[in-house]
Amino acid sequence: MKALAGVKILDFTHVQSGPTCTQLLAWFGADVIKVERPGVGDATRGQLRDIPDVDSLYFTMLNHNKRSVTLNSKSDKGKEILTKMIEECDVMVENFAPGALDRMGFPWETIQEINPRMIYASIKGFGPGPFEDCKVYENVAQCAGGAASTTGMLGGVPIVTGAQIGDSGTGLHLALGIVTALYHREQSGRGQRVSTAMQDGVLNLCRVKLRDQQRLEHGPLEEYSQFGEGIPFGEATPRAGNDSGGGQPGRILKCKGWETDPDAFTYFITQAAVWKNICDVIGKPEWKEDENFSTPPARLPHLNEVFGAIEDWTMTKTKFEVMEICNPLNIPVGPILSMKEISEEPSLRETGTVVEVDHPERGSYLSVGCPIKLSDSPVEVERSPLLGEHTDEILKQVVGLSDDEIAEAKEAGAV
Ligand code: CAO
Repeated sequence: MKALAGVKILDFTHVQSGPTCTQLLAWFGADVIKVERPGVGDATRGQLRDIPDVDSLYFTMLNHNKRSVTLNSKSDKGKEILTKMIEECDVMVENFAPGALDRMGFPWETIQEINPRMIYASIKGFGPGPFEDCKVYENVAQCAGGAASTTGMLGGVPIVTGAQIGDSGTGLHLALGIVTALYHREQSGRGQRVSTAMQDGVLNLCRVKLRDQQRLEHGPLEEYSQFGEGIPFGEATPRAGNDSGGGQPGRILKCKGWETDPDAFTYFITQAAVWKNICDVIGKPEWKEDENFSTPPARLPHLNEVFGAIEDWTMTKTKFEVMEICNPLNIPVGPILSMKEISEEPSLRETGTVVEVDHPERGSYLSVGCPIKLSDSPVEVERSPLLGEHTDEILKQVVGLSDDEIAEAKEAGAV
């Protein structure tokens, strides 16, 4: 039995943030019923299409293991059906623009009245405050949550990261809120409202940058490259380039082939515990006892020299050779892997982190499987549903409509 077997989720999510959350819950065994507008569906079905008239990879990779029902929840019949679904489900998840569900006639108070056990979970761009009514997409959240101002090279423009910390990151936060509320319902018997704002989710992931903001009041941030370069700090946490975010200095360094291969780089961390091993490997044994290099505080003003010497060595090796040499010596390094390399990596296929999925219209495609592994609740990744693929079965099983009533609802354009 799957961990969340028996939990019914009314999935009103679209685009990326909400679907990430409900996909995870589906992988853990919940019955996720994705509600989509008749004839239209989730906008991502048609976005960034690589094959004409076929659900995009954007959609298929975010909606595995779900069932799709079409429903016009603004029509009278649609509202009737939705009310019945709220009665039957445990969790309702949505990430509409602010106020959309209220305009539909289903504010939280109404949902609670229909089903007091319902957990109502939503994602918005911002929490209560001056921006609460704003629509928000990934990069807006990265900018408003502090990620962009602290990402990029010193002196350069703010940079957004390829990791979807605003959308998928907030979806993860919401999933945790939902299972917590489900656990609480076991004791209280009542549902509750779970809200996450993308700005908050991003800021939570940028916690160390708010840490640095406060450290700045007590002096320069000595582990930042700019300290060693004698560049004064301003009032706010600066962009740190590829400097390591933790107390162990690290950088991205060139490896053999970097002139032609954009990903021939390694991350290299000068962990204090293995400093002597690093000195031996890079051919600087004298640094082990040199007072300018032997301790972490002594090294801080000389990090450019340190990483320059390490890079002279890494440039003689491929990124994988660096890993092979450093790993046995406990030196933390990591190759910069391209998406091509990741998609071809056998060990990721073996663990189900990268999966090949069959789709009736697009054939086989690669997806990222569930990154959370439960020993007693393994995940089988199933393809995303076609628009309205399960409308009839859901209207029968969940809503309890007869064939005639379903025909009537279709006639009225409600489903
Ligand atoms: N039946 C009838 N109407 C439906 C429906 C259905 N099944 N599903 C959606 N609708 C309606 C909504 O009720 C809404 O109508 P109103 O504007 O009249 O209230 C309308 O469709 C559009 O919904 P929306 O405003 O949420 O969609 P959008 O494309 O205009 O905005 C987005 C998209 C993502 C900017 C917005 O939903 C948002 O800010 N969401 C919250 C933050 C978020 O999750 N952002 C991340 C998105 S991933 O990058």
